[in-house]
Amino acid sequence: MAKNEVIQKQLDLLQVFSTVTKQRQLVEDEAYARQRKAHEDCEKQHLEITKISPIARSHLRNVKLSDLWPTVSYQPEDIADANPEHLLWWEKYKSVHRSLSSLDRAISALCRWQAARARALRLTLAGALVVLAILGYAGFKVFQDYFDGYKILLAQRLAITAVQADQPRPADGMVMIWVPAGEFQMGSEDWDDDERPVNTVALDGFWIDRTEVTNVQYQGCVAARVCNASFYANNNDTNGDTQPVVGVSWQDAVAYCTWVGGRLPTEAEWEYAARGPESLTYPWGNDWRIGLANCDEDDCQDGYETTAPVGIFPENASWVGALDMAGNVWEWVADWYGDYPSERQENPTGPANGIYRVLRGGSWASSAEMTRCSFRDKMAPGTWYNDRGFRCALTAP
Ligand SMILES: [Ca+2]
Ligand SMILES: [Ca+2]
Repeated sequence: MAKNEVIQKQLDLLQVFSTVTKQRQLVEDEAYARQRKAHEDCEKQHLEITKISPIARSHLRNVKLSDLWPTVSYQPEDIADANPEHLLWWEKYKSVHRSLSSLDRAISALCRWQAARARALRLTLAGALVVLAILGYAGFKVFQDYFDGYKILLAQRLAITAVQADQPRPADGMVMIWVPAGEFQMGSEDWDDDERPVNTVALDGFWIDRTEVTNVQYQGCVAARVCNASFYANNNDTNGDTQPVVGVSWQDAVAYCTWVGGRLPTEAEWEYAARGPESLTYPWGNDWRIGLANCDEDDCQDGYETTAPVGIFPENASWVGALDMAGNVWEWVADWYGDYPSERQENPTGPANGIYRVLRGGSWASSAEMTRCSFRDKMAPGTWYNDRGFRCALTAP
């Protein structure tokens, strides 16, 4: 071979080798870049690469590009047949490139799968917590209903039923007042939505407590182990003997009234005992009069910051003589809270079921407007507050 030809061939091969080397570097750089990206993707999904499957991890550990690449070394004596070898290497680089791309895709898929599994696990845990909460609440309600039912059964068994119509009640000394049978217009068209529609209600005669049940009276039921103690039994603001009991649930009120041989008044009975056949706005008339009822001091200026002794305002007596139907403490009544019907009713007992029980009459914390005879409040029956009490009723014997 002529010297010039040899030199030319060397130059050609060097050109090829240079191209192959550049390509190799590009492939290598791209492969490393993809590997880095796969790691970053995993980290973005809050996953450590060590949490990826052992197979993928071993791949990553074993992938060392310098091991896979044959070392390119140029020997002058190999010039004659270097060209095909370099081409073979080039094919091998491409193959390695493809296999690394496959590995990258596999790692990305694993990352996505791992993230999806973590999301599914979180959702499952959240769902399980919700189910547990629902089951726990349902269990609590069943227990509560059972316990309340037991208390009322106990109250019935221990009830002191020898109630004389015009004598203080034997169990607690309460004076009861006769409310004669009659009709009145229940509700109001002029105030809150839930007082509408006004509906005509006819009632049989019944007895109702002259005052709210006091602390000392309620204590008798607690001592008889029928009633739960008031939540505020140790609160000196409201636990005076002649102050009305507060901090009692609807179930406590039912247990007490059962124990004394009576029951809670229905919502209609309560309103009728308060406003009478003339359907007065307040127990004493249609106009607000300051100083006749214990309500919020800013509005009412009656001199009592919390509960007043029951019956301390004789002028607030209703048409039958019931006291504190306006103010002092809200009073639980028997009915579930619900909409009024529009048609005439006789001895209504309210909706068959509901969420809240009705409270009536306003309290020491209410505005004057809330002490109106037709104003309605409501609370879940198992709850209590320091301005919620009750009085009892009795079906005519
Ligand atoms: Ca007051
Ligand atoms: Ca009251």
